[in-house]
Amino acid sequence: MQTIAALSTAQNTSGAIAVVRISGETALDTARQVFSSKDKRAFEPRYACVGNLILDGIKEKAVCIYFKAPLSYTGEDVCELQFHGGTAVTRAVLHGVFTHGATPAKPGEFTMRAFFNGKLSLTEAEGIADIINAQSDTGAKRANALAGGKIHKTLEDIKQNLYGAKAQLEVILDYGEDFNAEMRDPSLLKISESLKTLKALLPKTDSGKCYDEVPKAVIIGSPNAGKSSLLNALLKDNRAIVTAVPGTTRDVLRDNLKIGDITVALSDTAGIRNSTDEIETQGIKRAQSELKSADLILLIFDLSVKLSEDFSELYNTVSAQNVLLVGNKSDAEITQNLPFALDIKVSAKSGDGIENLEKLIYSRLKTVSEAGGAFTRERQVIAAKAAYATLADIIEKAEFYTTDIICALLNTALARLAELSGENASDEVITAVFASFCIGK
Ligand SMILES: Nc1nc2c(ncn2[C@@H]2O[C@H](COP(=O)(O)OP(=O)(O)OP(=O)(O)O)[C@@H](O)[C@H]2O)c(=O)[nH]1
Ligand SMILES: [Mg+2]
Repeated sequence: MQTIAALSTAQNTSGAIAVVRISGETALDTARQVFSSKDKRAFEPRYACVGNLILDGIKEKAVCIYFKAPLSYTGEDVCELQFHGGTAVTRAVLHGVFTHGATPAKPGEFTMRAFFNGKLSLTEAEGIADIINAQSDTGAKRANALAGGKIHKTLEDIKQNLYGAKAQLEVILDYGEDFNAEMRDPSLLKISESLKTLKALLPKTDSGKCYDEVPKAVIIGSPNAGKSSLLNALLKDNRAIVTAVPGTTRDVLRDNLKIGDITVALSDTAGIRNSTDEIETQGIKRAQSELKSADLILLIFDLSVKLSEDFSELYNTVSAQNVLLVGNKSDAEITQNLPFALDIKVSAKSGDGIENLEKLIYSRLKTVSEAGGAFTRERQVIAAKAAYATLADIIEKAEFYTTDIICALLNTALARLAELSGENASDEVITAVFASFCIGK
């Protein structure tokens, strides 16, 4: 297999230190061509050796560490060169290694080699990519549990348990006429245990997007209710245009809002009403489609005006979703009886109540974040849910199923679990997983 190399630290930026990683059979030869040291222990495995890079026109102090196969990240011979991270030096080091036997690594190629060399499972590899991309603490924790092998270990335990159940059932198959249904009880108990363990890893809701680490909150309401003002107040930034003209916002405006240890993707939308204005109508359509993917809707009611029919209609359309009913303009509130209970009153103008609103958003979305279960990717959730459904089917209908059928269903569940860890994942799945990595990982 070709020896590959890439910059493993942040791309296109200068940093205190940069690391170029070389992996493959000739990694050591390539490293020797670009790095020299008087240290007698140079190129001893796992020894951090100080020396110089040998590059055209650049003399640069560097550290080289050699990881001898199979005790390396990829399982191949790996050399890591660490040096001062200027972009010109980095370019020169990469040029040096590419002219001395290495080819540029594709995104995720180091980790893909680690996977094929049995250093990690597919879920662990995905966890590594997700740690790098994690936007929230919850996301990072989840990715960490995947990358650290905790989830892989649980899945392996489930598989062992199921293989045990299958072995017991296969013995029963030989009993022929002496068979009685109770003989299957120990196997069914094993399957039930596995079912419980697997359930704890699955997302707690069916929304299909809860394992996406950034929950989405959408601000909606009638024109002029103060939606854009509220966005600005929450972001503590003059992000959106605010005017007294109803129908100011047309496009959906999105920004990330950090509350405690979660990040929320917050969007401001066009005020919803019956309009004949073509541009405004398009904005309203965009607002309505934004709602479909919302984990939380901040429905803004203007406390300074009488309740309108438009608002009641809007309230009815979203009431089945996760909604926070926010009364805005508390500083100019008029007296009226509302047919619904507000969750909170705020003034986007004075900032009154904004901190409490943040707390409410946090408590509603923290559960969404945590409801994500153990997985970080749709691929993982689909495979785990399929295995779960098959095992649940066995337990539910065991009395109607022959032992043969139960064994076949166990094979189906085991195949889905093997797909999850990557043992029998298709080439397309594997290629897609690693294509989502960054270069150098
Ligand atoms: N008194 C008072 N006025 C507010 C408050 N929040 C917003 N406003 C005013 O209400 C008007 C509309 O505010 P926006 O934030 O543009 O309202 P919007 O809901 O985004 O309006 P559209 O984009 O047109 O749908 C502006 O004149 C704001 O200054 C508030 O808390 N109190
Ligand atoms: Mg607006």
